[in-house]
Amino acid sequence: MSDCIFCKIATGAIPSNKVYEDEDVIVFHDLHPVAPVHVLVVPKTHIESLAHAEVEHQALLGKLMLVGARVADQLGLQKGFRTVINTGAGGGQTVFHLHLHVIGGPGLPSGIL
Ligand code: DGP
Repeated sequence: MSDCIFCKIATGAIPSNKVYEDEDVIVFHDLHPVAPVHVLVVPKTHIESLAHAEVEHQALLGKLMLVGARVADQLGLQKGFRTVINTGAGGGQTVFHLHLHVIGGPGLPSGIL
């Protein structure tokens, strides 16, 4: 999608602090981190939100989780981490290209959010 910021990051048109990339996904540090480690796992294909994902995206959705866990380990989060997908404006989503937040590190509050 031509006006999507995460599509532009995925193609390299906009720079990012990238920590991992393969043919399907890119992982980069969030511009506004809420924890010592806060990265976004982003599919290269444009899917507006989790609510827009189709059965054909099933493997890709699983890959987001696995890549998120591997990157969390790579970034030193052996004690644990949190994964979040905000969906739709009512779910707190602000960038309408599906992404998985991986957050962790000292000071992460307990709880579901
Ligand atoms: P969400 O609210 O779930 O849609 O999360 C969007 C996140 O994307 C938010 O934490 C800030 C981050 N973000 C927005 N624009 C950029 C950008 O241009 N670069 C990076 N690295 N992160 C961005």
